[in-house]
Amino acid sequence: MSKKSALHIAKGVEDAPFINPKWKGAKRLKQDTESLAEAVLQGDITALSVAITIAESTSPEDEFRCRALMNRLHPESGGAFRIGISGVPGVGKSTFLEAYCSFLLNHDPDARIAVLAVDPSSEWSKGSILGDKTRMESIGKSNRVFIRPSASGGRLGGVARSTFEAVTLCEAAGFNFIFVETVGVGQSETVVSKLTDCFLFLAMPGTGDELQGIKKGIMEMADVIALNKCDGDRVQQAEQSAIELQGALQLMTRTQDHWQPPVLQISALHATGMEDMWSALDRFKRHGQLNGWMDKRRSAQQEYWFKSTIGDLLFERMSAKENWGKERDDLLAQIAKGKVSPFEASRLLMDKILA
Ligand SMILES: Nc1nc2c(ncn2[C@@H]2O[C@H](COP(=O)(O)OP(=O)(O)OP(=O)(O)O)[C@@H](O)[C@H]2O)c(=O)[nH]1
Ligand SMILES: [Mg+2]
Repeated sequence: MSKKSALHIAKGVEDAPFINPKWKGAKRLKQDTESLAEAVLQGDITALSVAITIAESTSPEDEFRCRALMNRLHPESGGAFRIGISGVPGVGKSTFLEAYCSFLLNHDPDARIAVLAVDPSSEWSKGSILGDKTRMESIGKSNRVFIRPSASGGRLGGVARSTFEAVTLCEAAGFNFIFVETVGVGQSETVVSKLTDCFLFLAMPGTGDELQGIKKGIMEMADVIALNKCDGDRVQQAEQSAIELQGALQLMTRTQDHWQPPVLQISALHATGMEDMWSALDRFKRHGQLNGWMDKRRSAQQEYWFKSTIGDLLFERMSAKENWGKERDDLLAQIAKGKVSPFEASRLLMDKILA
C-alpha cells in the first residue's frame, strides 16, 4: 500500500488520484474539471448544468471527472432545505411548484431555488419523461431559479443517485431551496425518502374510499399533505376530505420524529394556500432542526448511499472478472430454472468470493 492512507480523500481536483495520467489530455481534463468546480461554486448556472450532465453520464472519463467534482464540492454542500414532492400524475405538482416558487421568491429575498425532477420508473423503461419546463415558465425566467428536467440514470445506482448528486451540486452552487418533483409512476415515496429532508404529498379531494389509498402507506411517510385543486366545485368536498384525513392522521403517532403531518387545502392554479404551505414547511424544518431529526435523516441517507453503492460496486467488479462472471451466469441460469432461490444463490456466490 502507498504511504498515503487507502482512505485518503482528495481535497481538490489536482489532488484527485483517479484521473488517469496516461490518458490523452489528462492534464487538460484536470484543469477543466478544476475550473468547472470553481465556476459551480461561483453559482454559474451553465457550469452547474454541465456538472449535472457529467454526473449523469456513463462514459469512464466522465465518471472520473464526476468523482473529482464531487470530492471538491461535497464539503461545500448540505446548505439547502430539500423538499420532495410526489402525487399521482396530473395532481398538479408542476403547477404547484410554479405557484409556490413565485410566492417564495417574493416572500424571501434570499431564496435561491433549484427544481429537479426524478422519474423512478425510467430506471426500468429507460425512457425518462421530461419534466415540463413550460408549466414553470414564469419562475424559470428568474435568475434565482434553476430548473432541471428529469435526470437520466445510466450509471451505477440509477436515477435516484444522479439526482442525489445533482442536489449536492446545486447546494455547492448556492441554492438554498431544492425541490425534487417525482414524475411518472413508481417508487416515488421511497425515492423521495432517500433524497430529501421533507416529503410533501399532493392529493386531490375525494371520497372516503379514494382517500383510503392515501391513508395506508403514504401517511406514515408524508411530512406535509396538501389537497390540491381546492377550487370551484371542489371546495366543499375538500373541507370534508381534509377533516377525514386529519382525523385519521391523529390516530397515528409517529414515534420516529413526533411530527403530526398537517393537511392543507390549496389551489395551485389560483395560487391559494401558499402562505399556509410556507408556514407548514418552515414549521417542519424548525421542528426537525431543533430536535436533531433532520440531521438523523440525512445521516441515514448517507449511510444508505454508502451501503448501496458498495453493493452495486461489488457486483459490477465481480461480474467484470471472467471466472466470477461465469459463476454468476451459471447461478442465474439455475435461478431461471427454479432450481435455487435468488437469496440462496446470492449467498452461495458471496461465500465463494469471500472464502
Ligand atoms: N382546477 C385546478 N386545476 C389544476 C390545479 N393544479 C393543476 N391543475 C391542472 O391539472 C393539470 C395537471 O397539472 P400538472 O401540474 O401538470 O400536474 P403534475 O402532477 O405535474 O403532472 P405530471 O408531471 O404528469 O405527473 C393541468 O391541466 C393543470 O392546469 C388546481 O389547483 N386547480
Ligand atoms: Mg409535472
